[in-house]
Amino acid sequence: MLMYNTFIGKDLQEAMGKMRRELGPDAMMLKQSIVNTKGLFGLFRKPMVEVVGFKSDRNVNMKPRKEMKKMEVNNENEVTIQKELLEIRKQLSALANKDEGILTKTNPIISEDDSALHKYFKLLRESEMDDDLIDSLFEALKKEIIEKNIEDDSIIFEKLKLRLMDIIDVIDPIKTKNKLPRIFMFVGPTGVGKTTSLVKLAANYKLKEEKDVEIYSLDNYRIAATEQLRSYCDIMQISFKKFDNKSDFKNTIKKSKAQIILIDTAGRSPKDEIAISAIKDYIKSINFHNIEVFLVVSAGTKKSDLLNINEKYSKLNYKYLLFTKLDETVKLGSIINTLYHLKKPLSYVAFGQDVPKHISIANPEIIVESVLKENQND
Ligand SMILES: Nc1nc2c(ncn2[C@@H]2O[C@H](COP(=O)(O)OP(=O)(O)OP(=O)(O)O)[C@@H](O)[C@H]2O)c(=O)[nH]1
Ligand SMILES: [Mg+2]
Repeated sequence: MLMYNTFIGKDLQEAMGKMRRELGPDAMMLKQSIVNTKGLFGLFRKPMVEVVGFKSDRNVNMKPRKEMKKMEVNNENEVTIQKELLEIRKQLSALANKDEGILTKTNPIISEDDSALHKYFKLLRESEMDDDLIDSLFEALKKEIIEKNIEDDSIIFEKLKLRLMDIIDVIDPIKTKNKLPRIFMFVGPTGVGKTTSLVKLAANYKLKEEKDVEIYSLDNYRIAATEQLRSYCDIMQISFKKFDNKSDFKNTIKKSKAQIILIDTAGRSPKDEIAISAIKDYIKSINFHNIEVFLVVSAGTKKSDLLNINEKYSKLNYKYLLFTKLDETVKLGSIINTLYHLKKPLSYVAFGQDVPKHISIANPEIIVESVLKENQND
């Protein structure tokens, strides 16, 4: 039979002493870590040393792992016992490290003893947010809570919500008053919803706000999609033009009397640097007006992919992020994470395929609440 337990002491010696007293002199230490002990928010006691110790009641000479590999085996029984012990070691190690990186990270900013904060800490750790962001958030929150002696859960929730909302810098670029015409370009990876988002915005500005809108396309790849875009424009009575060279593009913009020009581009893999440079050439050709670029990304994009997309599209000096397909993902924590890392403002969010209704200016409160709620329901 296997016996194991956790022992806490003010130092390693004390913890090991307790382990040996309970499990006997043959007990082995599986893992040691620094933990925060009980106390209000874990602040008023020193960190302690925790060891996980175990002992098998089989009468086996427990050698360190390396030696065990080399150890000569005399009979079948001993081989079986050694295998078993290795397996037990593995299992115990997995058990002891089960939540490592989530909750039992050595010296976590928030431990289980910080009961009021711990559930939110756990919640965010389980979301798509980075540890460093969560740690800095909770460090500040914990300080505030202690200083102001706050115990009410709803106040803690609101304070966390505000801190998360603070990360989300929202801007409504098309509404912003600026020199006319306002020219916006939509770039991003393939199939993220650039064309659909552009049409949704065009419809809103043309039909609801009665602005003079024009749509241009630099997409010479997806003929059917471009023709569909042209049809949308016909229905909305929006002027549409497709370009395959910079001089036409430049002359048309020069002569345009529109208030708002929305430019669609062909979706490009971030790896396709030549195509991204070609878009840059179009932007650079307009030196008499400012073209403001939206980077359009799907809310479900993996963090590593997002960083790569950002890096490649940064060449276009994009100004705003537009997230699509919020309806297809529950992990909106990744949006907050992205904004924190990229330090770019969020503009619109798209949350379905319907034109024009499934787009709106981003609402930080809704995004934050969805992060906190979605995980609460797990
Ligand atoms: N569920 C969902 N689907 C969306 C959303 N936005 C766009 N789509 C769908 O995503 C698909 C691709 O949309 P497009 O607008 O053609 O994407 P794109 O980025 O222009 O694609 P390329 O031009 O090929 O790069 C279409 O089926 C859209 O209906 C959204 O917010 N939610
Ligand atoms: Mg498109």
